[in-house]
This record gives sequence, C-alpha cells and structure tokens, in this order.
Amino acid sequence: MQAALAVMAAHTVLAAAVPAAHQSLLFPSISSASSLSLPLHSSFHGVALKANVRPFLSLSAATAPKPLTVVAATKKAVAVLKGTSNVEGVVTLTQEDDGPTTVNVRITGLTPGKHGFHLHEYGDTTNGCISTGPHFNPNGLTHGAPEDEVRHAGDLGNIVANADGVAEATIVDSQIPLTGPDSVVGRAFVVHELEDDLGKGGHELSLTTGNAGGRLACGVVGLTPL
Ligand SMILES: [Cu+2]
Ligand SMILES: [Zn+2]
Repeated sequence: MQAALAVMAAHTVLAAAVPAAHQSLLFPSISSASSLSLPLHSSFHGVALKANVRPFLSLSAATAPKPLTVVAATKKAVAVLKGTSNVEGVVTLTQEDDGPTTVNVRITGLTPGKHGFHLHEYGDTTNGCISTGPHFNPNGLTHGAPEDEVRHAGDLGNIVANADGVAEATIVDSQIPLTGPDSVVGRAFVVHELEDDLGKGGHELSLTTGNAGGRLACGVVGLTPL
C-alpha cells in the first residue's frame, strides 16, 4: 500500500508538470504499467518510473508538432571516356531524389566543332565502343534532340569543342536517372566523330543515330562517392 501511494504521488507530480493535452495519452500507459509491476517492486520503484517516463514525455512533446522529414537522397556517378585515339574525358552525373540528372562533361582531343554525345544502351566495351550498342531507348522512340518529345532517352545532342579540342558542358536532363527501372548506371557515354543532326538531317541514319559517325571514345557509368 505504501508502494501504491508512492506511485500515485509520482503520478501527481508528473500530472502537474504535463500540459493538459498530454494527460489523457499519458495516464493509461502509466496506470497499466504500474498496476502490473506494483506487487513485485518496493517503493523505490517510484523513482525508476519517473526516470523511464520523462524521456517519453520530452520526446512526444518535441516531435508532436513537426511532420516527419525525409533526408534527401543524392546519387552520383562517373564515366571515364577512352577510345583508340587521343580523345578522352570525364563525365560526372548527379541526381537528387527524383529530380533531373546534372551531367558535367569535359572531353579533350577532339576536332573543333560539334560532336554527337549520347548514352548508349550497354556498359560493354569488350569490342571497344561498338559493343555499347545503340542509343539508350527504353521507350522505343526514334532519334531526336534532347528537347524533343520524341527522342531516345540517351539523346543528349552535341557537345562543342573549342579551338584547342576541348569540350566542356553542363547538361540537365530528366530522362537519364541514376535509380529506378530506367537507370543509366551500367550504361555508357559515347562521343562521336561528327555532329548529331538531331534526327533532322534527312540521312538514312538520321532517325537512329543522328548520322554522327564513328565512336571516338566511350565510358561506362558507375556509382561514385558523393
Ligand atoms: Cu552515340
Ligand atoms: Zn538517339
């Protein structure tokens, strides 16, 4: 009976400290816990109860008004482009959550001017850049410009090399995610010999490759630390 009084006293102290809104939530759990454990514990239990209850109280008070927040998931990937000539480069890709992917390109050793730049279907370079297959095309569309509605997902248009043969570009595109069923991780970038006509050149290859000519260098997209 002394133990019961001690616990009740603890309840009273707690109740005075707790805002009215929390009392109805708090009391049922304390009452059931204390009635279960009362016969087994001495009056010292009252102190233990207070120690157990207080963190619960402050937690509920601190989290109740706030919605749950989800930590942003950023993914980053890189491709190192090599070929049989002295054309080479590095391409990095970053994507936050389900947003567009930002592609940073730096390729050297090119002839000045435009060069077709695509993501090809396979990350397979066993036979050089040829074995990376066609343009990445999960939706079965024809070749186009990056801004076209009808395009391959891998159609990133042209990059432009300056007089020193260096092409630098930042491309933001929504069709080349780093996660999900259409992820481009494990596929390959290819930079071409010629300008991509973006499907509008009237050549027999315009609607498949943009008639961009040979494959100068390629590199497989792989995950990299943030
Ligand atoms: Cu290509
Ligand atoms: Zn294409």
